[in-house]
Amino acid sequence: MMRIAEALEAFRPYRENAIVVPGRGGRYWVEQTDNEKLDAPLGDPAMGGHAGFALGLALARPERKLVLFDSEGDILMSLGMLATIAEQMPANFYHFLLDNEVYATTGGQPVPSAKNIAYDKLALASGYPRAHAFDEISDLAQELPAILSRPGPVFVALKVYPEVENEPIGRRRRWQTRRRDQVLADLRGGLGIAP
Ligand SMILES: Cc1ncc(C[n+]2csc(CCOP(=O)(O)OP(=O)(O)O)c2C)c(N)n1
Ligand SMILES: [Mg+2]
Repeated sequence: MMRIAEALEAFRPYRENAIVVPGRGGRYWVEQTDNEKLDAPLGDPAMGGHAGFALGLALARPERKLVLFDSEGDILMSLGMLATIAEQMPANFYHFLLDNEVYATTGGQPVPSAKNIAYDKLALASGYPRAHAFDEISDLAQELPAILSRPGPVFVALKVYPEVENEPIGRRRRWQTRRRDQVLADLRGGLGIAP
């Protein structure tokens, strides 16, 4: 197991000019990013939505990497996205999974079959050409440069500690520093697209 912040920190030096969709890891990434304009945090959207949004961005901007930090609740909610991504075969798509085996955002309820699902194998069985699974941060850190230097799509499943949020959602400190329309405006700016 690794901490989400550690996993993101291991990735950070290799980010270059990639677009990052930090998913439910956004509350950690927001503290780490050094290129906010190319980040697309969606806050807390409908579960299952991160992968479709990320795929759309990847297809729209094939010239640069798209790095998604997905979560297992989102993956299960929209399992068909694995097949859709595999069919599109975006070479710039780097699909990371922060698997904490629970619905951490809403209090830590158990995810079905959490200990048994091999998400890397699900990705391969859906048609991804490559997939990896890491439990230890040292293994991830060692393999990351090679993973990011090869074309995608690739799936990288990471086992992370459940950092459960128990405070009622309305009483939490918001980690989002920008509204969603601002995120999109910044992204257009970061990509050099006229508004
Ligand atoms: C369709 C839908 N149902 C319920 C919710 C409420 N909800 C927000 S986050 C979340 C749990 C997400 O779990 P996971 O994807 O594993 O991410 P984690 O919170 O563990 O980081 C739930 C149930 C939602 N956003 N969308
Ligand atoms: Mg989870």
